Amino acid sequence: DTKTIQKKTAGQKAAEFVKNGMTIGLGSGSTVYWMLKMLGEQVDQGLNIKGIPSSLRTEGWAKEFNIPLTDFSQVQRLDLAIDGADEVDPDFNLIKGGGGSLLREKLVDANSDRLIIIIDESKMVYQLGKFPLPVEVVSFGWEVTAQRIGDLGAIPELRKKDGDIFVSNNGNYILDCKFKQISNPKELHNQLKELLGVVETGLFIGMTDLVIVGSGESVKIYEK
Ligand code: DER
Repeated sequence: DTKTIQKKTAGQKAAEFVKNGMTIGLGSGSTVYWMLKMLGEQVDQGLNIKGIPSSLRTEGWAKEFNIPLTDFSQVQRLDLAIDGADEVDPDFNLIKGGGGSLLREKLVDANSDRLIIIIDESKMVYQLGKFPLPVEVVSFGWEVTAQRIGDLGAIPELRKKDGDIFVSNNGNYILDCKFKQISNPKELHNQLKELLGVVETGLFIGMTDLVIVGSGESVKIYEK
């Protein structure tokens, strides 16, 4: 369908930015899947790269595609990270975390010299916040942390998966927080980070250098 074609086109285009010898931050999500698939083909043709995966799901795909992996014990600075997003605003601020990998994604993305975001065009928004903001919280006392987030004007909902509480790759819970509107994403991120029990938010502020949008069979590329 259209969305899948747009994800595939954006993912494949992003692979063109990966150069020989680079260490790459491998994002998470279904758009990243297409980038990984393309990278795997290029590795098969001799491209020499290493990747740090931002989720166990991405790690599995990277292994399936024979992309060599490394980790932060070996490399503390990445040349390039390529990741997806749930929303992108005109300032390139993001909401991420739809897939529950936001903490490792932010660690990978923040420790890269360059961050490229790949999306289908439905993710482009004028203002962040239609998508509930994922917030990773410590499981212990999550109910109290949820009340503190509620005091900021949100309706936090504990994420479930197949009827059970969703547990992140880091052993934490995710609260999907519906705000009426997010007029100042940076301020909201800082307010959330100050709350006891909050580990990380899905607001990625001022981190993105390039956005590749799948649009029909082609792509639109936006640079900051
Ligand atoms: O969970 C995440 O942050 C993913 O990157 C998500 O935002 C994008 O997922 P998609 O490419 O499957 O839409």
